[in-house]
Amino acid sequence: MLFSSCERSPSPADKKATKETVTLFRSLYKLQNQGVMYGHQDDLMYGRTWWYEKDRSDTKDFTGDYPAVAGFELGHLELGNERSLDSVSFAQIAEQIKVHYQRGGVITLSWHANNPLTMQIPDTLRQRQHGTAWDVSSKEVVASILPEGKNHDLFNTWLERLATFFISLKDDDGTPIPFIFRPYHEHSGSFFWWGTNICTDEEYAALWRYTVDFFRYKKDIHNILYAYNTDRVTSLEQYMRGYPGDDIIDMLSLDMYDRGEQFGGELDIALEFVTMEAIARNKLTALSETGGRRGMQDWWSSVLLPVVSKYPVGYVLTWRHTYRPWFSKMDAPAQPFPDDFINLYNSPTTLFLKEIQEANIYNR
Ligand code: BMA
Repeated sequence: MLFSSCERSPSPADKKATKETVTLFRSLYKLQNQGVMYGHQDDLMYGRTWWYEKDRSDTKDFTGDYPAVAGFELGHLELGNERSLDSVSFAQIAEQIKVHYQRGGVITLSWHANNPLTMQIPDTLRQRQHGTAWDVSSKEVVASILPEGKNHDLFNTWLERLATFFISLKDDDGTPIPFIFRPYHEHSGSFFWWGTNICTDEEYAALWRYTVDFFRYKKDIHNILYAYNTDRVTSLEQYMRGYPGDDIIDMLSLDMYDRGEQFGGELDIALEFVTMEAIARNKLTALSETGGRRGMQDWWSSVLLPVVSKYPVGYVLTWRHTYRPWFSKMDAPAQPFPDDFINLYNSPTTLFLKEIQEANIYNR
């Protein structure tokens, strides 16, 4: 009897997680039962027609509020570049991470890491994807970067560079800024070098474990919540293939884009088993990428919202609004979101920045 009343609150997988990280985890765990946060990739960095303007955000331009979750991309940080694969400056990303943290928002980082094996091979066929995250021409990549693999040292160099960046993410008083890290995403698909047909599930899990051990134990970084992620799946068994373990992972997330009329039904089924599994394991949840409206005017309110409202989904994130400087003013869309987006914003189910500021997720 006594024991059942003393159940421990859900906690991050990292036993040494910083106070702010634990607080964030618990706030998110609680919030996912109260509403779904809206997230947007690169929202603070650019929109279709503007590039890095102070305090600007497409979400804020349209709704008057920032997204609760700000997504940023780390691809090419591993190479030591100053700019990402989307030409975004890493120094400016670090700046905006801090700004969003200080505002009380949630930060999530994705990583379209280059292909450490094929990028070393001359690009004789001149393929666009050569050496990138999307280069799936070799099934040896993951094995080659694990311990004993011939690219292991190179891969360590990459993780070192990420670690240096992570360690630099600090508030003014030196507090490490907690964030959600979602590397090796969409494992159930086969369009990245860590995809399901490109490596074995054992290799995939080993890659995850190696990566987390590197940051957690070798670099002593304790402000990261790790998000496991797949693309479209139709069963829990398929979802869990390659899962590295509850001691590694903090969030069970799903990416699913609307590719046709069956989307709503498929999303409904997948979110049901993913969120149930997450709750059973005391983990966070998210629909970490979605989009593709099939040209529908009311997609946000009639397709997406009804499904995500049914389950304890922590956040829903839509992908970047690619900057297109070559758009003439006339071709540029008049507004960053379709009118219907305001229905998502106004829904009592959704949470934007002001709402999570009220929730005081970092307990300041
Ligand atoms: C993809 C696309 C790419 C981009 C990548 C990383 O889904 O948006 O254009 O480079 O994400 O942000």
